[in-house]
Amino acid sequence: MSGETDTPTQHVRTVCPYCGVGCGMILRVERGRVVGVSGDKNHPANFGALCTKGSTVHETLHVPGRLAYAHRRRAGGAPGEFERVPVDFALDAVADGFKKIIAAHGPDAVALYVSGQLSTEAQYVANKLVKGFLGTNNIDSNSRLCMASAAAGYKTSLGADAPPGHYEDFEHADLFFALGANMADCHPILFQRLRRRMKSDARARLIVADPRRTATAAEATLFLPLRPGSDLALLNGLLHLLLKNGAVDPDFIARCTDGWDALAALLADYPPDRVAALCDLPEADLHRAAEMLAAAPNFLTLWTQGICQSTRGTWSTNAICNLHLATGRFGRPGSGPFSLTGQPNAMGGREVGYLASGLPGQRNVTDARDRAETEALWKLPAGAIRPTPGLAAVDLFKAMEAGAVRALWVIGSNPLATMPNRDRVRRALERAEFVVVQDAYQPTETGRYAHILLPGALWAEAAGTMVNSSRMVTLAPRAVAPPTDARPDWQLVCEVARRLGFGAAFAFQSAAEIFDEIARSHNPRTGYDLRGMSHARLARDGALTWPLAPAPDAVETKRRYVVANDLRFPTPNGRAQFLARPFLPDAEMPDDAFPFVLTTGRLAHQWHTRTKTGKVSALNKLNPAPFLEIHPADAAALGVETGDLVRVSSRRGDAELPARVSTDIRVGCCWAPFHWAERASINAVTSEATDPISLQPELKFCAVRLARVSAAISAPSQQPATV
Ligand SMILES: Nc1nc2c(c(=O)[nH]1)N[C@H]1C(S)=C(S)[C@@H](COP(=O)(O)OP(=O)(O)OC[C@H]3O[C@@H](n4cnc5c(=O)[nH]c(N)nc54)[C@H](O)[C@@H]3O)O[C@H]1N2
Ligand SMILES: Nc1nc2c(c(=O)[nH]1)N[C@H]1C(S)=C(S)[C@@H](COP(=O)(O)OP(=O)(O)OC[C@H]3O[C@@H](n4cnc5c(=O)[nH]c(N)nc54)[C@H](O)[C@@H]3O)O[C@H]1N2
Ligand code: SF4
Ligand SMILES: [Mo]
Repeated sequence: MSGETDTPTQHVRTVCPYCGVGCGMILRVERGRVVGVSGDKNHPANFGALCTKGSTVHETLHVPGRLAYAHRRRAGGAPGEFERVPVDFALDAVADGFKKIIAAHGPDAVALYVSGQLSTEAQYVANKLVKGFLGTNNIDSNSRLCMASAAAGYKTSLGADAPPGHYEDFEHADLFFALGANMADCHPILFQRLRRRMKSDARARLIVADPRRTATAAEATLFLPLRPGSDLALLNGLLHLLLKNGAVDPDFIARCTDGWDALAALLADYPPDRVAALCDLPEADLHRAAEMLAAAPNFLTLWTQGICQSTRGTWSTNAICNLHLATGRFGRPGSGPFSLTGQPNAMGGREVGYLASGLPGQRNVTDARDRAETEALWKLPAGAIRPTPGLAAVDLFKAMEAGAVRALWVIGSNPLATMPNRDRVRRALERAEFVVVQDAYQPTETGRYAHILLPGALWAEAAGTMVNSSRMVTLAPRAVAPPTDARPDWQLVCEVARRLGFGAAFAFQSAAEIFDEIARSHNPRTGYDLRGMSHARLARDGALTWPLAPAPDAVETKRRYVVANDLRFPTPNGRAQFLARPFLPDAEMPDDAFPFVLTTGRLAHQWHTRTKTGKVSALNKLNPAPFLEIHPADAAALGVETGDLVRVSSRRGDAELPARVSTDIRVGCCWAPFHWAERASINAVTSEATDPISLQPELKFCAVRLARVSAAISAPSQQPATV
């Protein structure tokens, strides 16, 4: 199905490169160009449906603004002054730049920052180069801003990362509990699946906990507009009520878990009156939520950034696991904790170990056996892999600002626009001696600070796999050629590795060969297993869910940890762990100087820094402009009306956005999307306080003050309809 031919129309089966739902799609290719897309009716994630972003994604391929050539910063030039160079020249320069800095300052003076939007094969070779061959563990990814707390929470509660269930659970759940997840806008096709379940069974319920009345909240049976950052109090409070009402499962607790007594003791501190005060919710709603949970034979808890982007993200994930383990709603159809991955291949990246502490096959640099197994896989001498984690994103940019990290290679991310505390990231990029940015588009905020720009091919231009929230692996074959000099990300990494003298370990002739090596990182301790898959089999059979043992006993396992009729967790004693996690306030609470809470998020029809969706006119019509949502009571006190330009300031910086006055947001809070740059860049304001376990920054909470700057300049967009 791949490659170009003379036939007028080809249909290429692939996966959507936007969100972690991982919808299957069919590209219509004519004369070497993708001219249309449609949903893949046979794909187990979406059965043919696509949202607005997916159905217009072909419009992001053959457009002006693609990075089609390598560039270098002009000699003596300022940031943003580039000249075109041959790719091979640029690759030499990257190898040279890294070699010189490592020789002079040691391997910890260099770092890679990669992305959940790359193929698993590209993520794998980048990680292999850094941790196996450069001699540092300084590789981190934008997943640190995204799902690091869910990953850390799963590992501590259940023993291994990744959701235990499968999208099919959506057809069996009696209740969906969505915390800090605006699925209607951010996981629209999965939300359709949820909606279908609600329609097919009148008893099915949806509870939504979010400080903002989102499109998802609008469809809830019960909406809990909680105070931002109070999720741990809510989760402990609900389990307190379930315990009091005899709705826990003592048999499951005794059979499958450890640590119940300590948790039960903690729960005593969370009676409904206290929790109602902490969350600022009516006490009656807490009772109602607990009754709904108790009455549901099976429920799924769904969460994303409202939980993860918090200094308590890991603890809240533990508390979600506690809720499922205590009620025995685990390991059976329609029940379980189910974090929703944001990016299309953040799951793949987590599995191949692209966070600063990871190794392939859900392994960790801090574990001697994991290191030894990876050294064997990479044919390295014993002891070659360093035992301490590299720098996580926030610390990485701090180290660059301080001059300790001197060279950075960014692949598939735009950190100057998406990291918290933008001004520090800018200072870090300015201070760095050597910055390489490998992107598919130009200009980007981060690309401006590059010394070398490497042109990456997009997903339809290079073979590779992506793994969605349900552990489904889908092949994206090469459907069309990349623009002029652009090359697959995995190839650019291997080319640099070869130039650094590591050719033998990076002699891959195709992405399929890299996949075969990834499959050899099978991990019997966590259950990670791709051995039953290959590019050839994925091309033949479509998406497959791991764990998948090698043929002939290859049967997809949809529910992990279920052994015979029991559960066995990948912890030392095979039991899941109850972890008692008290509620604590966020890192930067409002005060007299900065009296409002700022929280941030996404719009349905834009994707992150808009390098793709910003080029699609239909999407820009739906979500044309940034805005700051504030409650009418706060707006009145500030003298602000819808459309007025408002300055939002924190201890770190400020941004100016048109106001949207709305009762959808709580009093005392404001909300802004982070899709826009320049003066509207909300990440000039956000906080880089991090969760102490996951090291994920608290992009959902900081203290700000608001001031009216001027009257309306242009009317901001209205909230658009979703799919
Ligand atoms: N259209 C679109 N879809 C996307 C993306 C995109 O850019 N555009 N990006 C993808 C990616 S990478 C990701 S990670 C996901 C993100 O998916 P989501 O996490 O669903 O999206 P967000 O809008 O970031 O945040 C979700 C909600 O968290 C709420 N929230 C804020 N603070 C709190 C709190 O303290 N507690 C609770 N309970 N809720 C809180 C916000 O009000 C917001 O409604 O979306 C993916 N899908
Ligand atoms: N305030 C605030 N900030 C946030 C968040 C929030 O909720 N609030 N959410 C955070 C989260 S969850 C995430 S995931 C991050 C996302 O943050 P980023 O990943 O930095 O955002 P993107 O705009 O997706 O950047 C991806 C870059 O890679 C390029 N690209 C796309 N595809 C390819 C490819 O195949 N190859 C190469 N080489 N390049 C490619 C794009 O052109 C773009 O420049 O933002 C985080 N920042
Ligand atoms: S829901 Fe996500 S994966 Fe599916 S079409 Fe939309 S953006 Fe693509
Ligand atoms: Mo994300």
